[in-house]
Amino acid sequence: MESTENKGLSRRSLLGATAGGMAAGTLAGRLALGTATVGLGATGATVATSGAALAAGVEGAVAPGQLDQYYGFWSSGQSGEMRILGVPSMRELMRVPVFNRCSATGWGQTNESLAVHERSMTEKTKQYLAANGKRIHDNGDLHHVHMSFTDGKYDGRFLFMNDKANTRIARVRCDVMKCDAILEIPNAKSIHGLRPQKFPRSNYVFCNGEDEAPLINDGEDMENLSNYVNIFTAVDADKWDVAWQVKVSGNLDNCDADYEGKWAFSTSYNSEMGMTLAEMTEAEMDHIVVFNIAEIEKAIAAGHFEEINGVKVVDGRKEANSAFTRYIPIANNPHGCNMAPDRKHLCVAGKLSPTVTVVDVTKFDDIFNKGADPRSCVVAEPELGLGPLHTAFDGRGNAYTSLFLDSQVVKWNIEDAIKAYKGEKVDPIKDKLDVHYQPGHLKTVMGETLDARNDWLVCLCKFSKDRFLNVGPLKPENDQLIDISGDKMVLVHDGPTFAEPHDAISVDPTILSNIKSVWDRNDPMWAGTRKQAEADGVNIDDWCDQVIRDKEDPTKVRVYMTSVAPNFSLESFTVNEGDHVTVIISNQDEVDDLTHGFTIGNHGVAMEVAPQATASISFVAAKPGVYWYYCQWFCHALHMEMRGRMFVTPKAA
Ligand code: RUQ
Ligand code: CUA
Ligand code: CA
Repeated sequence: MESTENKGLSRRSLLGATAGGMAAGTLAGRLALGTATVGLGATGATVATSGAALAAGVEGAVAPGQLDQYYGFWSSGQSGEMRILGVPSMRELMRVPVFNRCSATGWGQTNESLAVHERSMTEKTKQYLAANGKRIHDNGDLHHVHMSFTDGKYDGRFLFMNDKANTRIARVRCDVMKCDAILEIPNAKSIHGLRPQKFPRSNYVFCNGEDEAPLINDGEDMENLSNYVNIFTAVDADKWDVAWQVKVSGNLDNCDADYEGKWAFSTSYNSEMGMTLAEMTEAEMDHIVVFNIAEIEKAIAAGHFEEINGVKVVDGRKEANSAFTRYIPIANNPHGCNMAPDRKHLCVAGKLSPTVTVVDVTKFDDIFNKGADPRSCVVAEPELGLGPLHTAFDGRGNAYTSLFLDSQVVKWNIEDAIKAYKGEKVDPIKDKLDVHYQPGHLKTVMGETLDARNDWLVCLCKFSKDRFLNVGPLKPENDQLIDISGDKMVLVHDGPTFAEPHDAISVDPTILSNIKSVWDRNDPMWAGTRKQAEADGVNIDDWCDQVIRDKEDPTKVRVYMTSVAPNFSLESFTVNEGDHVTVIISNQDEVDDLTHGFTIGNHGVAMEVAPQATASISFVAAKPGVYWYYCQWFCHALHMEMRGRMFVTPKAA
């Protein structure tokens, strides 16, 4: 707490007033503030006037200079990036650009990042982009971030994430925390729910298509709804290619997978295949779709599929009566789809129904093979409150469900809910906590794995009105930290954030012992660039300062330089007006945290060059004159002096 003393406001006195909320037996330094903020969001108060409410915004469950207990990986919605936070401090540690263009790192502009983008783009998208004078889509809507699994536990290899906006998924390498692969999914429209397979290993990433569209979407017969389908996709996570797709009835929202590697499942809120809001909410029951992975793989191996746009597709629609899918009726417009770490129970949140439906996945065999009633797998359906959206789990058999309309988190016990469903007199609800207005996703530490912990719950908002100073019509989002170590949940921290995190996971650092501080020179990220250097006869591992004109295309110039703080090896270089210039920089510094950058004034050109990285960026030298380039990453006492000149010689008249 010492660190806050020199700030104008005495946080110490504010905290003293709320000591009654301290949770017993928790880590020293936790600022458990009880339910001081009860009702704030829900009642619409515009200013937090009580000391307790102000104090709830204080950061500091971890003292300055101390490390967090866990890594948190956050989605950022329409910002298109992944964020790394510390849990429980909720400090933002890093932003990892993925679908977005990043001004700091040059992601979306460097040749290496463009190669990641372009590797798996459909022809149709390439044509569309070319028609618009662009090479990539540089926006994304990233809802869900999940780590790869081995044997039901996180394995620290990759993080997978979706882009709802442009029907893509991406992979971030955990060793360097950079995106190394993006895949546009053909046939499907709008990838929303995404989950890696949990067992035996994340060979598949399951991806839900949310929007219905004609499968051959060429502008013919666009109003004929009988041509509309939805698509479930399994991506081969190692080959980074679509393994197979399934046509389904109804749209697909969220998904998950079991702990035996047998099933995947998706919620559908539009079983009606409606095109309007009224139509989409018409039916009393929608459904979850259960996918039988072995049966699908069998059909693919036997060649029993249609090939559509280069992808193997099987028909799992209701009317096809296939061995691939079963449809389990679930009340009105379900949303969240969360597999409990007890290996057995899938919790499907009702959204428009106040219930969560608990499904025993070990009963799916009977539904597929013995014709059992699809609802025979339902073992509980507790009524929890209004607007259940998502469910998280601890390692003690408890579930935590966000209630969107009630602006609450409800803690309930799965076994007690099953007993109550059988008619026993037990109340499954153990606690309710008022949270911000209004909660969406929520996650315990490693709660979607067999390592579920019992300490922290993070609850993200869908809206977050009136918890912070007004910053204009666009309001901050909010992430809340909740202590779940005791019987009662305790709200600990408010963390305002930029648009618009949807989902988050937390991971023990022992799982991420592979994170590097310095790049490997021969990392695949730089392989293409290094190959070009080799072809040009340039040794970029040494001091290099060469300007090479392409032999076949003399308008192409490659400028090679090295960086060693506080120098670029080239203090100037000269190109001709109209040249297609590529600047390639290898950073020779090997020291932790010695990142350089390269920015050319008035050219819209900037990139990160991390220790031992070889990064490159291309542009057309269209303006004759002198332009300074400089290192934009503070790297040395003489960082300001780390600059040089580009001379652009005018074309002969
Ligand atoms: S789902 S709206 Cu994560 Cu609640 Cu995207
Ligand atoms: Cu190199 Cu600043
Ligand atoms: Ca519906």
